[in-house]
Amino acid sequence: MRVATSILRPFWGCVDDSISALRRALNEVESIVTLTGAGISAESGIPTFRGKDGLWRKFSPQALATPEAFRRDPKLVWEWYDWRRCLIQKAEPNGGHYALAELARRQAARSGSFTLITQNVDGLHDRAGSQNLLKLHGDIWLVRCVGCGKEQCNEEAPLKELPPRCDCGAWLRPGVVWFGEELPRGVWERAVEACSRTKIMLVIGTSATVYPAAGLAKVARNAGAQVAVVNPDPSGIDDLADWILRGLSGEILPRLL
Ligand code: BV8
Ligand code: ZN
Repeated sequence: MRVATSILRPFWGCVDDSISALRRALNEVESIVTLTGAGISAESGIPTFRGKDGLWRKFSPQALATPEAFRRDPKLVWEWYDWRRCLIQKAEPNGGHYALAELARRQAARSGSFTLITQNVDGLHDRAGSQNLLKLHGDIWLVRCVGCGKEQCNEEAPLKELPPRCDCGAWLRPGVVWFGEELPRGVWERAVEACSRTKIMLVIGTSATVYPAAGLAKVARNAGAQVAVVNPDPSGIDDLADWILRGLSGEILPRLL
C-alpha cells in the first residue's frame, strides 16, 4: 500500500523539506508533466473561477460559457469575454509561470521531457516563454467564425464591435472550449499520453472539478507516477498526492528550481 510520502500542513519548516525533496526528484526523472488551473494566474491579478471573488461567483457558467448561451445572447457572452481579455492584457505572468518555463528549459538541457497541460485560456504561460503547451480549453486570444469556421488570433482589447464579425459576415466566437463541448482532439490525446508515461506530475492551482481535465492526475497515478499538488487550499485530487505543497504557486514554484 503506497503511503503518501509527506502531507504538509502550512508549517513552513515542512514545506521547505518537501520542496527540497521534490526538487531533488525533479532533477532525477526523465519525464515531468504539469497541469495548471486558474490558481497559477491568481497572483497576476486574474480572478479564479471558484475562489472567494471568483468568476463563477458573479457569473453563471451556464449563462456565459456554453454554446446555448452564445446562441441566446452572443453580445452578452462577448461582453464577458471582452472584459476578461482587457483584464488579462493588463496582467503580467508571475514567478509561477516563469518557473515552469525554466523547468522545461532545464529538462530539455538534460534531454528529459516536460509537458505543460493547462486549463487556462489567458495565454500567460505563452508570455512567460513556455512552448508546446497543451491548451485543453482553448485560448481567449483566438476567435473562430461560426459561419465559415475560419480561426484567427485577435488581440484587440477592447474589441471595437461586439459581437465581432468575420470577413464572411458571420459572427466570430471566442476560441475557447465551452461546457458541453468536446476538448480539441489531438490536444486531449497528447495530454492523456503524456500523463500515462510520466514519472512525476505537478498539479498546480486547480480545484480539479472540471472534467475530463480533472481526471488526468488519476491517469498519471495509475501509470505509476508520483503526484505533487501545489495549492493553498484543499483540492479534488489531494488524496492522489504524494506531496501536497500548501502555498501560493508564485512563491513555491521558483523554489523548485
Ligand atoms: C465535455 C474555458 C463532452 C472557457 C472551461 C464528468 C463528471 C461531471 C461532469 C462532467 C463530466 N464530464 C463532463 C462533464 C461536464 C463538464 C464539467 O466538468 N462540469 C463540471 C462543472 C462538473 N465538462 C465539460 O462540459 C467539458 N466538455 O465534457 O464534453 C463531449 C464529448 C464529446 C463530444 C461533445 C461533448 C468541457 C469543460 C471545459 C469548460 N471550459 N474554460 C472559459 O474559460 O471561459 S472550464 C474553466 O473552469 C477553466 O478552464 C477550468 O477548467 C475551470 C476552472 O477550474 P480551475 O482552473 O481549477 O479554477 P478554480 O477557480 O476552480 O480553482 C482554482 C484553484 O486554485 C483553487 O483550488 C484555489 O485554491 C487555487 N489557488 C488560488 N490561488 C492560488 C491557487 N493555487 C496556487 N497558487 C495560488 N496563488
Ligand atoms: Zn467566416
